[in-house]
Amino acid sequence: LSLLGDLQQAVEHNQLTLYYQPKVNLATGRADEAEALVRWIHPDKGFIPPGEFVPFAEQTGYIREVTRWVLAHAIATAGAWALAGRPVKLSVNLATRDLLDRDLPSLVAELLEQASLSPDYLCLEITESGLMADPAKALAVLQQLRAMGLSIAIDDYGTGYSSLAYIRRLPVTELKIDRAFMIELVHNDSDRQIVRSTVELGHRLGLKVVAEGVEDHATVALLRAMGCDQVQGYVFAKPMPAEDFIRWREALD
Ligand code: G
Ligand code: G
Ligand code: MN
Ligand code: NA
Repeated sequence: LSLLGDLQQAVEHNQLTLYYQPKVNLATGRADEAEALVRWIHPDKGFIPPGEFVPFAEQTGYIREVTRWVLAHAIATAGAWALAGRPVKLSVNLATRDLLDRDLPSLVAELLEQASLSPDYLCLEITESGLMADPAKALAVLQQLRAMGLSIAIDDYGTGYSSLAYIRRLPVTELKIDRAFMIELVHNDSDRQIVRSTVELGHRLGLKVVAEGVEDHATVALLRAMGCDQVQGYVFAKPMPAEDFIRWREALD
C-alpha cells in the first residue's frame, strides 16, 4: 500500500491520535491552555511523527482530511473537558492549504455546536508562509473564524518574511515566538532584545505573547521579567497523551 493509502486508512480507522503540550501562564503558574499535536500510530511502522507525514499530506492535498480529523478530535476533547468542569483552551495547527478552504469556518462552527464548546476554548495556529499562497483568500477565511469568536495565533513568529505586514492586516490574537529565539536567550544579547521588543510590540497591539520551545528555568525567569504571557516547552512538559496531560495538570493544583 502507498503512504497516501496508509494515511487514508489512518484517518478512517483512528490510527491518528492527539498529544497535548501545556501552555503555562507565567503570572499564575497554571496551565489552562494546551497545543494539540497530531501523532500517527502506524500498525507496522509504529510511531510516525507529524514532520514526516504532514508535509506529504500537504503535497497530496490529503491534509484537508487530516485537519478535519484533528479539529473534530480536539473540539470533542475540549468539549468533554469543559463539561467535566476542567476547561482547557486548545490550540490546533492549520496547514497552508487549510486557509484556502472556504468550508473551514462552517465546519468548525458545526463541530463546536456538536461538542457544546464555546469558541473561547479554541485557538487556530497559522504560519506566515501559510498566508502567502493566496493572501486575500486566507484573510477572508481568517476573518470569518475570528468573527465566530475563535482565537488566531501566528506560529513560529519571527522566522517568516513579512511579519510586521501580516500582524498589521490579520485578525490575530496571539504571537508564538519561535523556539529559535529561546535556545540562547540567556546568553545572546540580540536574541534578548528581539524577544523583549516582540513582547512589547505584541502587547501594544493587544496580542497575547507566547514563548515556544523553552527548555530551562533561567529562560522562563527572563521571559517572566519581560512580561511574556505564556511558555510552552520541555521545561514544563513534553506533548503527552490526553490522560497524562490531565494527570499532569491535576498534579499542579
Ligand atoms: O509535535 P511535533 O514537534 O512533532 O510537530 C512537528 C511539526 O508538525 C510542527 O511544525 C507542528 O506544527 C506540526 N504539527 C503537529 N501537529 C499538527 C497538526 O495537527 N496539523 C498540522 N498541520 N501540523 C501539525
Ligand atoms: O511548529 P510548532 O510550533 O507547531 O511545533 C510544536 C512542536 O515543538 C511540539 O509538538 C514539540 O514537539 C516541539 N517542542 C515543544 N517544546 C519544545 C522544546 O522545549 N524543545 C524542543 N526541541 N521542541 C519542542
Ligand atoms: Mn504550533
Ligand atoms: Na512553532
